Amino acid sequence: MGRLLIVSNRLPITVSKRSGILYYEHSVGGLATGMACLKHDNQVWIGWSGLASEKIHAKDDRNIRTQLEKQGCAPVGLSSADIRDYYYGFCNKTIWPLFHYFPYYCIYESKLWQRYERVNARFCEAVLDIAEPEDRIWIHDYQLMLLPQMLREHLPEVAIGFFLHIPFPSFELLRLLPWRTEILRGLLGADLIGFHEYDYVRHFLSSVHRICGVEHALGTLTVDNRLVRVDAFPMGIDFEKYAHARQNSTVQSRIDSLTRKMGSRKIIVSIDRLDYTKGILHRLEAFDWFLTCYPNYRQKVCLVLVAVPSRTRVESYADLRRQIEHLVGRINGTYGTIDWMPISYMYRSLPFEELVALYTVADVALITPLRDGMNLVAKEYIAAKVDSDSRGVLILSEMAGAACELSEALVVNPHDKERIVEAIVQALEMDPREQSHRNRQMQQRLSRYTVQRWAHDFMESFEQIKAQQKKLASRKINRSIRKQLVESYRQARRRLLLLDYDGTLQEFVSHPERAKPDAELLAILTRLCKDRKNEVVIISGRDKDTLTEWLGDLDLSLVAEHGNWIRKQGAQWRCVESMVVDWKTIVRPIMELYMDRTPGSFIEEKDFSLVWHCRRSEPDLARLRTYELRDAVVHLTENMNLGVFEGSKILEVKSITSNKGTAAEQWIRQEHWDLILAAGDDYTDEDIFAVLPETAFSIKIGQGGSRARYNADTVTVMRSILRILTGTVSETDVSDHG
Ligand code: GDG
Repeated sequence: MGRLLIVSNRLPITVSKRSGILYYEHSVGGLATGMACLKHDNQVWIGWSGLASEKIHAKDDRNIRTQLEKQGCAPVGLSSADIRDYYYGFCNKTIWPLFHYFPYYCIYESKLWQRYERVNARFCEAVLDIAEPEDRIWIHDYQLMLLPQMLREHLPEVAIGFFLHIPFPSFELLRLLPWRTEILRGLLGADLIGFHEYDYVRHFLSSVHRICGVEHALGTLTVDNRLVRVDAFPMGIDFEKYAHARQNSTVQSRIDSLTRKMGSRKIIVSIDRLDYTKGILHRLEAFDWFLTCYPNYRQKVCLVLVAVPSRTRVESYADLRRQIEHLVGRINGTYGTIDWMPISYMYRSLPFEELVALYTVADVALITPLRDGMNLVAKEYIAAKVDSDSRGVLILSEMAGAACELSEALVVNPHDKERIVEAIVQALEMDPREQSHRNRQMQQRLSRYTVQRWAHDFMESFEQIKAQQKKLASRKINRSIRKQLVESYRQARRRLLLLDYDGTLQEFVSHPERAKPDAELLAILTRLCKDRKNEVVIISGRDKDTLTEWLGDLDLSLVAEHGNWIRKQGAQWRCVESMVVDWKTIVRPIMELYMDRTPGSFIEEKDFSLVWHCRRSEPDLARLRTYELRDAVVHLTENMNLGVFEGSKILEVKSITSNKGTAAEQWIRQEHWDLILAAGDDYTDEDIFAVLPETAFSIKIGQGGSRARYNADTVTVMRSILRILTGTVSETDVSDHG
C-alpha cells in the first residue's frame, strides 16, 4: 500500500516572517481544522506555505523545507504574482463568488484564468516529484480543480480523489463561467469526486451531462473508458476535541472568566471568517431589528461577534469589513449604555481555548450564512455543549450544508429578518430541557459521523472504485487475450462472426443516416468475407433497406430490425414471422406529440417498429421526455404484444416475437463452429451473448456490465481486432485503448 498524498492550496502550517524571524503556525479555516486531526501513518501534505517565493532567501529556503518536512509537509513555491492572480484573482474573485451564488461579484478575466492553469500545473509538477504509482492522491478544494486531469495525463493508473469544500452551483450558474468545460474536465480526471451534500452532487452530475455530454448511472460516470464515482460525504468534526475541551484547565479558566464578566447576561455568539457569503451584515441587521422590537431584552443580551480576517487583499472583503464595522458602531451607538454594549466585536482569530470557551458559555449561536458548503462552526458549537448539560440553542441558516444534519436547530432563511428575530426570541426563551433534548440528538449524530469517519468513508469509497476499475480492466481485451483469439482463429476451420453495426463497427453520429460504412470498414468486412472459412453475419437494429444499401453488395448475411428480418448470404430478405403492425396507428400520434414538444427529436419508422430519436435534443429535456413517452406508450399498449426499449438516446417500440438472440441462434445451430466471435455494444446485443455457447469469444464495446466475456474500449479497438484477424495489421501495432 502506498502513501496518502494530500494536496491543498495551503499547508496546514503557515510560515510567516516578522522582523527577520520565521514563524510556523497552524492554519485556520475549515479544511485545515478538519484535516489536521487525520493521522495517516504514511502521509505527505503538499501545498503552499503562505510565504511568497521571492520573499524567501536562499538560506531560509532550506530551513523552511526541513522544518516543514519534519511535519510531513512538502511546500509548493508561489510568487507574489501567482498569489495575486491565482489565489486572490481567479479563485476568490471568480470561482468563490460564482460557486456561492454571488455572480455579480464575479470577474471573468483570461489573464487570471491563465494563471490559475499555470499554478495548477505547478502543483502538478510538485506532486509528480513525489508521487509513486501506488500512492493515493487526495486533492482538496476549488483552487485545484484542474489538477486531477493534469495528473491523470502523467499517471494514467494512479488513484486520485477530489473533495470540494464549497457548494457546487446549479448548471444555471456554472454556465456563466467561460471556462466551465475545462473545470469539469479537470475534475473528471479524478476517480472519486466528493461533495458535502447530495444537492451539490446533483448539480455536478447535471452540469457534466449538459456540458460534457456524459451521463451517469447511479452516480458513476464513464469518462474516457474510466469509471468515475461521484458521491456526498458530509464533513464532520473532531467531536471529542470539542466535547471534552472543558477538561483542559486553560479552557476552564477562560470559561470562568467569561462567565464572571458576562454575569447574568445572555450571550449570543457569531463566529465566521469575514466573508460576504457568511451573511454577517444580514445578521447584524436582524440583531438591530431584534433590539428595536424587543426593548425588554436590551441590557440583558450581548452579541459576541468574531470576524476572522480573511482574503484581506480582495477589495470586496475590505469593503465588507468597513460596512460591518460601521453597522456595529451604529448599533452600539444607538442602544449602548455606559455599562452595556449590545455587540462585543473582534476582528481577529481567537486561540482554540478561547474559541471553545466562547462556545461553551454562549446561550445561543447565531450562524446564518447566505451560502456555505458545510459550516463546521455550527457543529463545533453543538459538540462543545456536551459538558454543560447540553444547554444552548443553535440558530442555523438553511443555506448551510450543515442544516441537513442539524435539523433540530432553529433553521432559518438568512434573508428573512423577521424570522431570525423570532428565532432569537424563541432561543432565549426555550425551556432548558428542550434545549438539551434537541442538542443531544444532534450530538449523537455528530459523534458518529466525525471528521475521522468522513475521511475513512472517503478512503473506503476510493478503494471501492479502484477495485471496480480493476475488475473491469481484467475483462478488457489486452495483448494476451488478443493472442488467444488470433490463435483460435488461425486454427479454426469454420468460424462464425456475429457483429452488431452501430456502436460496434461504426461510431454513433447525430444523424443515423450518416453512419454509412467508410472505406476502412468496407475493406475489413470484404477481407473477412473473402475467407471461405468465415460466415459473417451483421445483426443490427436498422431497417433492411438501409442495410441492403450499405452492406448488400458484400458476401455476408444480414439481420435487420433486431431479428425481424433475415437475409442469408446469397438469399432474399425473409420476414421471421408475419407480424401485425396496426399498433402503429395508436403509437405514432403519441410519438409525434413528443416530437413536437422536444426540439431536435424525430421519428424513424421501420417495418416492425417505431423509433423516437433524441440525440440532437437538449439532454435533460430529452431524458425527461423519454421517461414521459415511455410511460405514455406502456400505459396505452399494456395488452399488446409490444416491447418498449430504451437505447442510447432512443426509445423504440416494436412487436416482440424475435430478437437478435433468436436470429443468432439460426446460425449457431446451423453447423459445428470451431470459433464463434460475437461483438455488440448495447442491451439488444445482450440477447446474442445470452445464446452463445461458453466457448464463444464475446466482446462488449464500452464499459459496464455485460454477459460478454470481454470488453473493448471503443469501435476503433474493435476494428483493430478485426484487422489483426484479417492480417492487415500486426498484433504489436495495436493499442488496447483505441
Ligand atoms: C470551508 C467552507 C466548509 C474559525 N474561527 C476561528 C477558528 N475557526 C475555525 C472553526 C472551524 C473553521 O475555522 C471554520 O470552518 P467553517 O466550516 O465554518 O468555514 P470555512 O473556513 O469557510 O470553510 C465551509 C469547510 O471549508 C470544511 O469543508 O464547512 O463551508 O466554506 O473549524 O473552528 N479557529 C480558531 N480561532 C478562530 O477564531 N482557532
